[in-house]
Amino acid sequence: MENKAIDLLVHHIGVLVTMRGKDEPRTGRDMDDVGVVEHGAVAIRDGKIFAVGQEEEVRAQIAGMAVKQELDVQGRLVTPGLIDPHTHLVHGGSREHELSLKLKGVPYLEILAQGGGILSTVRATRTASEEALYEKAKKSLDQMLLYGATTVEVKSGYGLRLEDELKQLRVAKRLDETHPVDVVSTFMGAHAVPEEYKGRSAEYVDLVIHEMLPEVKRQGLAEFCDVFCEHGVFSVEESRRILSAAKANGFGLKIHADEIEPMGGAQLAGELGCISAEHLLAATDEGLEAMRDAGVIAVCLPATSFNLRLTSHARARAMIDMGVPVALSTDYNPGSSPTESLQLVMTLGCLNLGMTPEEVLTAMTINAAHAIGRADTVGSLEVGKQADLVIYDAHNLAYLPYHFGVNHVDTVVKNGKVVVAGGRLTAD
Ligand code: IZC
Ligand code: ZN
Repeated sequence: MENKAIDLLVHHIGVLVTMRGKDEPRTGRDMDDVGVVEHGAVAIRDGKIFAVGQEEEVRAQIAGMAVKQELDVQGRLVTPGLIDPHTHLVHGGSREHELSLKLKGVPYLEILAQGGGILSTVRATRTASEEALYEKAKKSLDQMLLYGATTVEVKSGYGLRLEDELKQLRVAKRLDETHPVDVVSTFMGAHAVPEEYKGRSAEYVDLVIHEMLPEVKRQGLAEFCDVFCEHGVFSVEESRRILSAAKANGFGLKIHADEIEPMGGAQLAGELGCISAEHLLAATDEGLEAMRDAGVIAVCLPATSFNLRLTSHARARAMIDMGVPVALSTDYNPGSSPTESLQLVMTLGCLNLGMTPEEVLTAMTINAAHAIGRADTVGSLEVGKQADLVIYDAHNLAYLPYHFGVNHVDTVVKNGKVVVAGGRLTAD
């Protein structure tokens, strides 16, 4: 009898957003179709979704099976666990001292050129112990979970020398093993040219290609490779070299592209077949077309453009209308986006990118899952997928971006287990 039981039945769901449907990343009008079921229920067994849909149907499907635990949602909203496909979670220190510079109008890239910005976080990360990095990142990952994220991508890129890049990636791996949130790792040795290579970026690119990439691969510490393709950081040509080498080493490819200047990063993403391209504020129509034609997902980061005090934002509306799949992310990092809250990103996605609440949710569930190669297991509530879901203190989807700056999450179920209840972590 034991193996015939349902472990958890989540029921009396007012609005159940399933995101069920297609296998490919959602584009165009499909981004608005979130598969809402009213009066829904989700039956969970062995950490996976056993049945999902209208409560009556679900109960019929599990008739005769024992139900070990029931969760009455009292008519509230349930969505798939949120997915944050772009973060710089593991780092030392913080950069609140840059706030006054920012208020004086000093641009982000200028702070970096003066040896601050990313490079100040590199100093703090190199001097931090692996344990200290773990504890700090764990605290932020707890916050992400409390705000509804159940799967998070994490980049290295504050070591900028082999040993410290490996240190960051080991922390990400340990978090994946010990924390309820699933962590997907990306190697980003090409995040900046370190101070000791100033003026010798070609040599640093060689180091990334010949020393770092093969060792990260050998140790199995990252699935993806990312490059900061930007003026004064890595050129399109350098980015092409690094990503081509990464591809040859078997990494999936990502690129920080056209954030500030239209350099052609989006075209490069299309040319190389990147899984995603990030930022894209300055991407041209040709760049976006190249991405669309190659199936590259646009990961837009509206908390970053907000925090950089930019007056223009990624053209998510145009991207959606032209058929580029859009995902959203916090870009959590100590410089341009010090926030763990995907709910804040929901609001900015609507108000600054002009996306509908439905498009926003698609962008941080199924499309985000595609952007990190996890759409077969997470991103929608469908039979056989991981039982990752969020119960909000809200009764409809639009309420989440509308009522902003606070946390609406009441309960999070991860792999079938209640890991957040009443807005608090259930275990340390
Ligand atoms: O630490 O500033 N944009 N990389 C590219 C970042 C922001 C992170 C940082
Ligand atoms: Zn980033």
